[in-house]
Amino acid sequence: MVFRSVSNEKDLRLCVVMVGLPARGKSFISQKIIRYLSWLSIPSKCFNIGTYRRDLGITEPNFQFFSFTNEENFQLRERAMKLAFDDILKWFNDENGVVAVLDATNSTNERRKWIKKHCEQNNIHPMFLESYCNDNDLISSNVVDIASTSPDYEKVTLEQAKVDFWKRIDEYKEVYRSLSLEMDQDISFVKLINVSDEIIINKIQTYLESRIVFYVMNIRIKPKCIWLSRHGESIYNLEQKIGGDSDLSERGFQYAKKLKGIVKENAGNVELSVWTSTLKRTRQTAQHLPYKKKLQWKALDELDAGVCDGMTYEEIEEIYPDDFKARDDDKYEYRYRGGESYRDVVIRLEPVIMELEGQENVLIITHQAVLRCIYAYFMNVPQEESPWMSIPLHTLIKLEPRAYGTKVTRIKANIPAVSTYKDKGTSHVGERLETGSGAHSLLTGTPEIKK
Ligand SMILES: *[C@@H]1O[C@H](CO)[C@@H](O)[C@H](O)[C@H]1NC(C)=O
Ligand SMILES: CC(=O)N[C@H]1CO[C@H](CO)[C@@H](O)[C@@H]1O
Repeated sequence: MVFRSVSNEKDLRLCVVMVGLPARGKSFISQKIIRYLSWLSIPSKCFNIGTYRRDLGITEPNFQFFSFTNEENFQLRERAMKLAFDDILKWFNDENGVVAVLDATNSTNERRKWIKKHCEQNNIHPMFLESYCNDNDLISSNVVDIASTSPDYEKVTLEQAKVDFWKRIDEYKEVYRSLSLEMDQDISFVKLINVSDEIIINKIQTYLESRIVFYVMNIRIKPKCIWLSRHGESIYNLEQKIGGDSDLSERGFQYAKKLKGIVKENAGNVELSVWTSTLKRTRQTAQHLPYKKKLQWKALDELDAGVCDGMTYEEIEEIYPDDFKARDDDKYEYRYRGGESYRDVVIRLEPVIMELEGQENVLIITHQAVLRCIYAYFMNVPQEESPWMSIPLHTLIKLEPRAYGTKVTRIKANIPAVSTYKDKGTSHVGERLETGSGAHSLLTGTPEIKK
């Protein structure tokens, strides 16, 4: 891998150009990249060519539309491409975008040359990302997915849609040429073969590009579950103090005992890896779990409250009233004196997320703020909302990442615990009332399956 640091990286504008036949998971990969970059506060946006084609009135095309010998239709698709490209330029210029993902097939040499030229003329660096796949099981399952969800096939049966979509793939095969080190040595590209069986990388130059490359290298598509839990109720929780390294309370230890059965009941006989922070309360919560692979991550330690560590919210409000208010005003950015902000936590969690992407079944036992950040990544929760999410004690959360969203299940252990939730504008601790207007119900903003 060639690696060169670029001094003006902050001015970098990157266009990730997807390449590959239909049903190779390009949209899935595009969406994941956007979610990951947004979580890291890097302005990014996906531009899907199919949407532009539909805007031009081609809403239910059959495979013949995609024939490369039909000049008229080819021109229409060219126009869709140009419309998308215009929007990308506009977004970079008007909204200070940093990473655009062009979700298209871009199968031929000429097309790639066109994109490269136009990107460079506009001071945008193109990075091609090909998903090459000859694993038929994988392709078939993608075809079923697309045939049953694509707006192109709203008016036909699933069977007709599948047949047509296979033919559309054949049309593209006629002209498709895969990226290669021999023919494409002058462009930046990543080629994923069967998602992660083999990866070819060429001319990746900037830190931003290399981060995206490293991320896509970790993507796996085998179905998996991620389990999340806060530690059991702690002595500090009972005393309404934040931070510290206290032991579990009586009820916290009960949760630790019960957790083994709850996990078993819901996860079956899968062998889980258990990740905890380095703090006592998470390790004590994990102590009865029967799994061999246990890992302590410093990166999973609770948000560091700096000078406020060990205080109650009432004490903070009294001793540091300005800080107390500043934190309520912008909880994501506010950094405790000598401590951390939510943004700091997200940054230290990046390696945990990378590792999680590559793993199969993991149970993470950690702390309120850290769990909110991990949850926000999987559920695409905006920064203004994530620090205010309710994540109660003694509840196991099951996440099932799917192609088009993540499914969430919350399993209550039925062991009472104090609430550690603090609402905006008060130092009082306790859940908001779930009755009353919708604004009070914390979970309504977070649909169980987020598209
Ligand atoms: C991709 O998967 C197919 C089917 O399992 C296999 O035949 C092929 O060798 C794989 N390609 C690579 C580069 O591993
Ligand atoms: C030549 C070629 O394959 N170009 C395609 C690049 O991607 C866009 C979006 O799918 C198509 O419209 C072009 O035909």
